[in-house]
Amino acid sequence: MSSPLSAIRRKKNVKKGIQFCLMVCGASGTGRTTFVNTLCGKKVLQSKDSDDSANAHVEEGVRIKPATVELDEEGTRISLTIVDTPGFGDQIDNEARLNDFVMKSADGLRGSFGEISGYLERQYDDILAEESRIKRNPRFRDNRVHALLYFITPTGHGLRELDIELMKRLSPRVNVIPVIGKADSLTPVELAESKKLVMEDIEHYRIPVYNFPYDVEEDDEDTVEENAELRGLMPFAIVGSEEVVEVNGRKVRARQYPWGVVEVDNPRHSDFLAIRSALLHSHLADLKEITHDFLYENYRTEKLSKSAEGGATASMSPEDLASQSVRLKEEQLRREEEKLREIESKVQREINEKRQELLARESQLREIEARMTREHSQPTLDEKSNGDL
Ligand SMILES: Nc1nc2c(ncn2[C@@H]2O[C@H](COP(=O)(O)OP(=O)(O)OP(=O)(O)O)[C@@H](O)[C@H]2O)c(=O)[nH]1
Ligand SMILES: [Mg+2]
Repeated sequence: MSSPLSAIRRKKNVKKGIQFCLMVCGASGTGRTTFVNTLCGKKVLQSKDSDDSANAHVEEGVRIKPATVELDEEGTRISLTIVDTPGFGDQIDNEARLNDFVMKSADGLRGSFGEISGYLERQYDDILAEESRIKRNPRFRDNRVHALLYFITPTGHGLRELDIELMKRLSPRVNVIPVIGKADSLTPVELAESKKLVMEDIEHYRIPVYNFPYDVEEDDEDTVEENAELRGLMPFAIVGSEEVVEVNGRKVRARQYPWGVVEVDNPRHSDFLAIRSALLHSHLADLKEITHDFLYENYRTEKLSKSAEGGATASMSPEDLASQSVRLKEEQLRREEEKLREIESKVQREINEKRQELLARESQLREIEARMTREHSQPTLDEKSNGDL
């Protein structure tokens, strides 16, 4: 009885294709939506600015919504789930808005971190509860996120504090791959410099990003070469476009400017092809394996050892275990929030100190200015009174 049934199941799996789940995250307007649509070759996500009535049904309050799309990659079916996260932070444009920026960043950090890590852990909790159920749910869908593309704003500099904190905090739960969004906003020299600075920051702050791991001793030459090449491109320079432009008689996806055309699929213009092929071909299996064998396993151990500390759980039902895990997660989130609030008030204190310093400097300057004016208008008479100052 069981063999024909399992054969049917296998057939169904082949039909469904390989499952892969990609999350995109980053500041508002860094090109996440455009990238996803370029990656999939179709409009999977709607841009915020596009006035599309098809989007009108989207539930209010649900900010992280997965969308699944079926791709045919050279004969292999990939069932790709895209998880877009709300854009956070704000573009910083001048010093005067520093205070405002830091406040928003701290808010953004708390909100974004809580939402994103909450989502990632919920997927782990679901599978944990499913594994411990006596009767498995045949419709259960594994929605664990296999890779997170972290979009860095193309400032030409390294990472912002917000980027460092978020990438650091999310790395234990998901394979984080850093990319520079809208890379065509930078000149080639700026882009190269920015890539260097970002990698220096990643090293300096020990952010455990997914760095296309390889072992020169164990892996074959091709793997070593391919992974070293991909590692060398990090953070990937992304250019996205849903428009097709004709270049020398060829129709290509590109961004057209008065001074020329930036081609999405041209490796000299962007790293789009490299990251696409890494995600959907060469490194798909590795990303899934690390998610299951390492990230999920760590989460599971943490969770179960915490439950064991909390008392005897052996007699708990899967439902009790699940609700206990929700409680534990809430507690953990509360602790994270507290920590973030501490960072926020520390930054606020520093800003206040800087502001006081600036005010003191300003009044010193005003005094000097006044003195100079006086000296200019009464060059001989004032010498005596200046001595009083
Ligand atoms: N120069 C340049 N502009 C881009 C690129 N990708 C997207 N844009 C433009 O940047 C703007 C924002 O793009 P989106 O794809 O909506 O960015 P997003 O990160 O999804 O933004 P939010 O969802 O609003 O946070 C749009 O005007 C896009 O046309 C790119 O690679 N280069
Ligand atoms: Mg968007």
